[in-house]
Amino acid sequence: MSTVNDIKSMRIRGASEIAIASLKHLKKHGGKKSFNKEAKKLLAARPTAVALYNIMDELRKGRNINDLLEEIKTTTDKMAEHGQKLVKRNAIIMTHCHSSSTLAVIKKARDKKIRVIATMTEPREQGKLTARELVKAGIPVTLIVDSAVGYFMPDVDLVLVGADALRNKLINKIGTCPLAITANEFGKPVYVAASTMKLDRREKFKIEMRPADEVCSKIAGVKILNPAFDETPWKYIRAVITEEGIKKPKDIMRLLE
Ligand code: RUB
Repeated sequence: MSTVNDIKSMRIRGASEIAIASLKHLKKHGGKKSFNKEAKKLLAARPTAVALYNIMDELRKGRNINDLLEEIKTTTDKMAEHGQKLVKRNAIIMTHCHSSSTLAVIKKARDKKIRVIATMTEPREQGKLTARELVKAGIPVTLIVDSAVGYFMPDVDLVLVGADALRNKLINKIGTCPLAITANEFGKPVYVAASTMKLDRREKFKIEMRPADEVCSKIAGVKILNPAFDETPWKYIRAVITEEGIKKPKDIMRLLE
């Protein structure tokens, strides 16, 4: 299977993983014609996330693939270092989906005896990936269905999620918006771990609509819709953890101007 198909089918998923796999794929396509053709296919595979789009821009400006791969790594380390400062000892963190940026922060805070509540993240259940990765890192984790966030929210100290794009709203995995609203209702802070590569200045933007059969099999007469991401108003977000430090939503808006 090609990288493009792996991204489409979500064998490779999450904005950063998609960017890394795409850069490695493009390394094999040196010629300008072949490079442009592959770049177009990669960008179309999951159209909502902006990191790959911004990275393509860097490549066009003459940046080197290996440097960009290295930069994604160092950026993640810096986010982890800044983000762990927001996590208090014995904190219970609720997270959604599978975000490498979020997991880097959580792993960095491991010695503070933290615990994690991970949502299953229907319909593709990326929460299982998160839970497995945390177990491997020796961090206690509880997996819950998405609809249980209100039940567990009173126990939570903070909510931490990733981002596919930072626009006039936060774009992240479907379910982030109701999670953030619930957290606010319970007075719990919501943080986003996202590098400045997620700043989205694209004019054209769309939320990816995925196949209906990911939700359930056909039911006669029933329309099934499966948006992959949702848009959370910034008023529900306390701050964004970037490689440059912790930024308030208004700082993010300023960077987008
Ligand atoms: C993944 C998702 C992640 C962001 C950020 O959605 O919404 O929160 O992509 O990930 P999907 P990262 O599984 O549909 O790709 O922090 O790794 O860039």
